[in-house]
Amino acid sequence: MTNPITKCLRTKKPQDTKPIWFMRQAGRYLPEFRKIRKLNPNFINLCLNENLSSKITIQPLNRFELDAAIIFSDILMVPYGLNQKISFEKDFGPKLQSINIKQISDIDEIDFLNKLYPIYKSIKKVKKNPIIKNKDLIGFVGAPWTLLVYMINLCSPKKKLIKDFFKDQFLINRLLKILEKFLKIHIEQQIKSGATVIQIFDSWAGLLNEKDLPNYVYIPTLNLVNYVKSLDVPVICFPREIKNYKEFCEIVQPDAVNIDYNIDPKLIAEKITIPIQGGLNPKTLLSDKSTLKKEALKYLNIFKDRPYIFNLGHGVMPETDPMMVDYLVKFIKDY
Ligand code: 1CP
Repeated sequence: MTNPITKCLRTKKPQDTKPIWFMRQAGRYLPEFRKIRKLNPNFINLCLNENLSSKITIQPLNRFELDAAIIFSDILMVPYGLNQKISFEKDFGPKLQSINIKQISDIDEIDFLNKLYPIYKSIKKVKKNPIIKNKDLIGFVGAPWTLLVYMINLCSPKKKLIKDFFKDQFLINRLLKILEKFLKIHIEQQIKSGATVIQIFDSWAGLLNEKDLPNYVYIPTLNLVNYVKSLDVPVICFPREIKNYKEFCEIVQPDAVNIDYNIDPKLIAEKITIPIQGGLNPKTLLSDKSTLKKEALKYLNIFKDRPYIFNLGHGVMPETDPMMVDYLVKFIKDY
């Protein structure tokens, strides 16, 4: 077991050098990505171009000594695979067309895989690159709740959901069931193609009231976590901005939990015993080296004697200078 992240997740023991990777490390802030992006205005088509998406996946590894690659794709490829029309617009983000539940209910596994197979081809291509040797390749899905949010809200909810979000309970329950089925298929195919870890992004978990968490977050995520475990692959959950990470971990029991930057890491270290990932505010990468070092040290010290994977409390921001990422990776590796 030579991959540092797998080792951390499987042994659940502290390592001398903390493994490191970044959410959104591929894309956005790298000039070599921007060059490709400019020539490929359709984001979905870019994700479905296995030559380019495998190349983008590798880009951060060519620059930095990271312990994992994350496949260049998007959580919204699953609604796309379910035939919901979707586009990504500049300065707006994702735009989805209203769903037709009858049409979605009719989709079978073959239609779905037919639409998404370039993602699996891309994973296989990355696995053939010698640079990934002794490193993990992280496959991922959006959690059912977060996908439900986009599929019904039809755009980013930012701070609020549309007023009638919960009105059609039949639609919500039906969609959650369909999502569970197809997310399992998507996870299975990523693993079969070579993903060694699965991360479940629940970016909008923090929008829910405490009383709704069991129905929309805990139970649907637990079903996926148990499924990943049944395939003998470690699974990391990121229920972003929930207040009670301890309760989440006790119920869902992922191999690790990624924390956001609003939660006090000291409290997490006191309350949670499973491996922790992340936490550093991505904005610190926009500051100066001494602030960055000070903030990174805070996390390293708090989780010194714990199984900890260094990462951020959300994705790398588009305006990040790659030099700062380089500085941070070297600092963590030399610590
Ligand atoms: O315009 C562009 O150049 C596209 C920007 C972009 C990129 C690079 C989007 C649009 N998605 C991605 C890639 C992506 N998305 C990855 C690739 C691998 C990596 O991490 O490097 C991953 C893991 C995601 C996951 C993702 N997509 C999440 C979960 C994590 C998070 O950031 O909270 C979410 C919510 C999305 C939806 C999404 N994709 C893209 C946008 C603009 C959005 C909407 C974000 C929002 O609602 O605010």
